Amino acid sequence: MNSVVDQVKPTFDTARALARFKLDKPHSGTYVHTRGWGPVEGRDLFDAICPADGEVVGKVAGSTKDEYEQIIKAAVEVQKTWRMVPAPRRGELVLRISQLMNENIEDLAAIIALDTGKSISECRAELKESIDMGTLAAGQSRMLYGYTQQSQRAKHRMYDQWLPLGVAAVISAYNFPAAVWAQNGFLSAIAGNTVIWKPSPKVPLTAIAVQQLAVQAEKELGLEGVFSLFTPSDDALAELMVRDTRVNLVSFTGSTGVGKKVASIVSETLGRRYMLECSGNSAVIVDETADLKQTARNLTFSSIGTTGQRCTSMRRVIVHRSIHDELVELLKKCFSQIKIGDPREPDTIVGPLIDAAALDHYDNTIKKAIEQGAKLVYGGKRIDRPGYYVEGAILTNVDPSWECAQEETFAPIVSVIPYDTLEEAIDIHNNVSQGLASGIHSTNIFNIEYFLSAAGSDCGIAKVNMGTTGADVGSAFGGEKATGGGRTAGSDAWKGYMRRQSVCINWSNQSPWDHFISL
Ligand code: UN1
Repeated sequence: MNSVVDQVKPTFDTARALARFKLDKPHSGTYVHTRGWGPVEGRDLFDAICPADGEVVGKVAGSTKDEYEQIIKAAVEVQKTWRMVPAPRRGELVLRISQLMNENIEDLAAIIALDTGKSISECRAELKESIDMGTLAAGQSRMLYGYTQQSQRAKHRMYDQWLPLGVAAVISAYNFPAAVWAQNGFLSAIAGNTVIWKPSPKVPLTAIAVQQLAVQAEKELGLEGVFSLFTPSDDALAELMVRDTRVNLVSFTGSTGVGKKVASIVSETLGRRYMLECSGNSAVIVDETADLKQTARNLTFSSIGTTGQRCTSMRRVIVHRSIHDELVELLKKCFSQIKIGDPREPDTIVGPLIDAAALDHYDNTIKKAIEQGAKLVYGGKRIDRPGYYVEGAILTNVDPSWECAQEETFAPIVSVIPYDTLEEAIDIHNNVSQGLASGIHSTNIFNIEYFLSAAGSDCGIAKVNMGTTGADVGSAFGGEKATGGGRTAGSDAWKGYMRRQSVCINWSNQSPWDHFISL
């Protein structure tokens, strides 16, 4: 068989990156420390397809049911020791993994680009976010604070303490194949949980590469078995993990449809937890006082950046009628300057969609919107070359109730909706099922504060004079409504990976029934 490396156009060093992580040959998608990487010989292999040209870039042996059993048994066993490792020591492990990600950033970025088709600068940014998550989690490991309370009883001490949950399963999406794991896995680990990673089979190479670095860090620190990798090629095996009562937390990033299923399965057993980061449908309100040039640049970054394939991607612009036409013209100008191409071409800013199904979804969404009466004022076509490329699309004349404004089309399509009063704008803004990221562009403090008030945005994330994408790891990340309510990353999101225990200690030598009971 020809090396899979031969099939990759060598503009950036794909050969080196694939060889660095032994992905130039078929590789197992399973890692459990008791056995190491799983076998490849004699196993069914599935293809890793590069969206930039639709070619096979790697081959992976998917995880089996038996392998899952080995992984979960090891995760339960290791957790018994891991939970007693001091949290700051647990922090050293995630810090070391993030250092290794930093040392390997160019090769890892290339792997992410081959897996996802994202531009190399977006891949580096994803890794930077992952590395930042490592430093955040390592610092947090010294700050798993619980409140102390004043007891109403004499000589009693009360406080909250935070304890590990057990085994955490992290199910990550294709669009951020490293960062979603880093956000959930690093916090899980410092919390004292062992972590089973179930990546999207659309992007298996990143998971294999990152897992290799995690294993290296574990070996260096003598802390083996905290992180394992489970890459089944079909959903039935993933469901086995979600159903497994030995898994104490399932953190899922993906569509609302699958998120609902995860939630209902996990809830069948009370006491298990789920954390959901599901669909978004971000909107930005642009009022008549906004700096329109800055607004147009921000909206462009947030809507066609990552080819519209972020849960935070901006899909709706709700703009004051008086500046509608001017903003649309500026947006068109911005969109036309974004170079869409293969991540292996050095000037690419935005890559392709993930696969052929995403292309169809893009086409159908635009077609339906036009049938309903929308005007396509920019782009909206496939780009004729191998791979899954599309132009950014701007639709005007959109009624907020139409599918293009209500559904999360994971593609670079922007619906522009005019408004007359801010109350109306906020109504339109909130009147969707999702609730992840939101924004307002304005220089009017009253409008901004109204947007941020209890009567304003109903989303988990609210931004002012910024795009909706690119959350800072320091704040909690997640959203309300159909987005699922989960929170990861900074602030006090670590609490979602732990259980709270209210402790009360009696040091008085007295008990409630001392008067009734003589001993
Ligand atoms: C996702 O798209 O599922 O803030 C998560 C952002 C990214 C989103 C990643 N951190 O845009």
